[in-house]
Amino acid sequence: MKIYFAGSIRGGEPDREWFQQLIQHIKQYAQVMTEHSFDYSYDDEIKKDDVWIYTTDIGWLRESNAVIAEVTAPSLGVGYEIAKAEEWGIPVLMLYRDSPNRAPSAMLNGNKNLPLITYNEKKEAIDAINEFIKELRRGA
Ligand code: 6K6
Repeated sequence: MKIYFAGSIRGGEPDREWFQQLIQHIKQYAQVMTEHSFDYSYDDEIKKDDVWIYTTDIGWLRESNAVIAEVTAPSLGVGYEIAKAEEWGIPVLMLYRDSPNRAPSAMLNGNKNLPLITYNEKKEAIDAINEFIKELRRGA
């Protein structure tokens, strides 16, 4: 199974350590197409060519069986990837960490075709991933 992990890079304050934990968890069950996209320093990030990033990522997304998106930090790129996945019929799980005085975008939370899980504890996000992968396997 191929999973496309999505999370903020140039968008709002990404929690890189948490993204790595999520990727390591998902890797137990599936190939994470974007593993190395989150394994970088800011210096590396600036050096990459944007056309290369876009073309490579869209190719990976197209061949993925599912998307797991951490949507706590707002990100135009993640929103775009979610919309593409929906257009292409690729299942999406969105994970949002409950944060004071903030709410997920209505364009994500209001779409009842795509599950958005709001979590407080990290374990709740991990459990949601496990359930999502179990469902994918049932449908495979
Ligand atoms: C990463 C590692 C080394 O260099 C980089 C360069 N940047 C990116 N590499 C791979 N994917 C990227 C990069 N920038 C954005 N993306 C994709 O868009 C990822 O799949 C993320 O899910 C999403 C983040 O979008 P922004 O708008 O927050 O940057």
